[in-house]
Amino acid sequence: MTHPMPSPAPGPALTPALTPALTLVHTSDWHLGHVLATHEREAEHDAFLAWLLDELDAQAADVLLVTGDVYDVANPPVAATRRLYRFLADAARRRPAMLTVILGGNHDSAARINLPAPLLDEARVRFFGALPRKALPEGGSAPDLDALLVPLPGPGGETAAWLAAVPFCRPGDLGAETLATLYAAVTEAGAARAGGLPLVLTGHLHVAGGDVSELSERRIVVGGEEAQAITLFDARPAYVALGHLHRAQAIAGPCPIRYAGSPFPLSATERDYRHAVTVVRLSGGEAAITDVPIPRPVPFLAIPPQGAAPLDDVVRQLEALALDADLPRERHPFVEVSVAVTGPEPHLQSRVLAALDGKPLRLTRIVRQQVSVPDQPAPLAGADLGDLQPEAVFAALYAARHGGHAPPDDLADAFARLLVEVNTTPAVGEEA
Ligand SMILES: [Mn+2]
Repeated sequence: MTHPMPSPAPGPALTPALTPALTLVHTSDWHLGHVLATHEREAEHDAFLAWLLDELDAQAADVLLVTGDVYDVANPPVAATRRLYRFLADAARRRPAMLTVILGGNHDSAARINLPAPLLDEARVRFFGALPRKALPEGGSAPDLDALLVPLPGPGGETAAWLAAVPFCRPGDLGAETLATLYAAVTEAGAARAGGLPLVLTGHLHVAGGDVSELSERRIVVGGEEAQAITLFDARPAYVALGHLHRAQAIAGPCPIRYAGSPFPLSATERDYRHAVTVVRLSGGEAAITDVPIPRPVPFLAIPPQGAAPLDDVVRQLEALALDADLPRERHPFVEVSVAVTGPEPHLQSRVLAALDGKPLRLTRIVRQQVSVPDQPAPLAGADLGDLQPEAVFAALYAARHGGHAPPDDLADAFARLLVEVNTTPAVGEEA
């Protein structure tokens, strides 16, 4: 994808840019430590990170920007932490002048993200696990805007742009601010600091109009709103780098705004996405944006390819698959199986498992899709636990207890806030 950029002036006299071009590579939502059903994603993360190192060289990247959800969970396994640290060490060796900036997402623990910072040269790697706050002379505290502003080195090491590094903001990080007042203040401070140089702004949030993938993006609600309005951003940033949504996508707005997306599918919903990293060349206030597709090391199949099919069909399709038996297990394709059922199918699971037995495939899920029958079942009956959204369970329970009515807005909001708290509270024994 290319963002509209000025067409080159005709004739021989091309005006050289006033500032040297800076090349920034934007990637997001790595979810290191992710496990799909029971399957580790380590081989896929290794393949992605090795490819990314080569790509950083090929693009002559000056800056690498990772916009949150670096880890899949607040308390990631040692292997995931080691993978990040090895990547940072390899990147420092391969591109010693490159600056890497890592932001916290809603899946990350801020303390965990910031942990290695004291060991590293902050001219080379910066971590923003949470929104920094500062004490005010009159008491209380406020977001520390100065601490968020980072000079970005161009190819010669000179400052060629500025970054306003806003990570995922929990309600407690915002204090009296809202995301709207925070972004207004950050943009103002960033534009002032940048002077005439390009400003890059970041966020880990869900902007209205973005394409979501229901099964793997844990919902985030700030100030009672799940999706934030595009009015958070004005025309001043040369580029807004977002994380949280897993589909690589541009968002229509007053400046170039883009989700880099995750490096590979984290659920079956994402299997048809074109996963990519975004390469941004900043020059003279213009951003030339290209996305570079990431090779997918492990195919993600669905049987049937669309919708659901009766059990006999599903078994036939599984048996007919042509597969490479020589692949190591961590390269075996994933498969999600969707069976159309009209009633209880006691042998469904065992027949699917028997069809898969000995095949170089990794089953992620068996979806039972109830084919409509005249007497309608209760809304949640027959649903797979993994498919249920807490909000839907809450609404169904409320309806069952209150004559079929939906929960009132204030109660639904309170439930949404509670859900955010539960999902973002650090694990027991972990520093906040
Ligand atoms: Mn996220």
